[in-house]
Amino acid sequence: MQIIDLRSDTMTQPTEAMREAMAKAEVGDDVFNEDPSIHQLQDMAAEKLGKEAALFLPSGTMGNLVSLLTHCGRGDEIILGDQSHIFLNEVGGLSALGGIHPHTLPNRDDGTIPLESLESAIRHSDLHYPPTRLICLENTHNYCYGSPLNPLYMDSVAELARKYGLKVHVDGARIFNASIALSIDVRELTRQADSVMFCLSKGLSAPVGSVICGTRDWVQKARKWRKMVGGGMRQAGHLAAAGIVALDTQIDRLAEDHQNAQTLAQGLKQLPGVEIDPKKNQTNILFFKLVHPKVSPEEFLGQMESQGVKLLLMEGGVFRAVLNRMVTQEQTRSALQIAKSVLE
Ligand code: TLP
Repeated sequence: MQIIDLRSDTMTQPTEAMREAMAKAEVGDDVFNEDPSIHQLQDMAAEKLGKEAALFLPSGTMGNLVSLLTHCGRGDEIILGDQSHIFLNEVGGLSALGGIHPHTLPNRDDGTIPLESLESAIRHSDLHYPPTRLICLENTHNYCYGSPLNPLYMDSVAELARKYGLKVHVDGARIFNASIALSIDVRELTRQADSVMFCLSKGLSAPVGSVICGTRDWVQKARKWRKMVGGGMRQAGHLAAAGIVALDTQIDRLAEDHQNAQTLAQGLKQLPGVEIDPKKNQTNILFFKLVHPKVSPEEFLGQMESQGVKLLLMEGGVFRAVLNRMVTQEQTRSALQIAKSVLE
């Protein structure tokens, strides 16, 4: 039976070119800052995102954590969306390890937080208040329908931050999905941010790794935090080599995942019991709710899986499907046919 795994774009396997590059990579000890492949990846990443410098880390979670630790001290406050991955899915590392106080604000469905809410959440100086240091944005916004945040919004948030002496960090785990969806250079999304994290291990298909980018000074400080949390790796150039291939070959093809996601969304909309608004779906992540008279969400999940289609069931009968390189257009259509046979 063919498996169509729609649980996440983290399911992507390395390409043949990645496997080859990994095997042949020139490597050194990266704690000594002597790994040429890591240097090459970091230089490429910094150049692509329009930043001075970059740092390779094992995961997106560590990339965000190290970024936050570099920007903030204990007792500082950060403003972030209540649907953000940093708040919901990173084990509260910012508080547990950094003593950083999260101030959440409601995300709109498109992943933005209204500028007025951001402005009124910034603390003025008062004995009772933690000082606000940082605003975090997520682009694309995973739990907000994978929405891409546009450059105008990104710039306005940065402008607001600067007015109050704050910094901006972007969790850009899928920032290239955003640039492809908006048909713009990724630098238009990162130009005003103080730091950006992006993942190589999601739609870009590398097996491991994330990169954080910022000024040379900031990255130098981040290096120390990365070491402290155990992210100093040795001959990790073998991993970086896959990342280089990812940046070289996997960005433009993300458009196919977006197209397949739209096909899936449009098809699901026709099925009984499925609630979905395909207009909300602009990238590779889609959410739909199942309210079916005869098939419960759990039954749907089980029946789909027994026919090879894997989905993620979130709370309240809401499913997530994430299109990725391992799922072709034809397989997207098969997944739809299987869903149809279960629900009709
Ligand atoms: N997201 C994963 C799960 O953790 C939910 C997924 O399958 O979508 N930022 C964003 C926006 C993310 O979506 C993720 C991973 C991360 C950070 C963390 O990256 P990793 O998994 O490399 O630690």
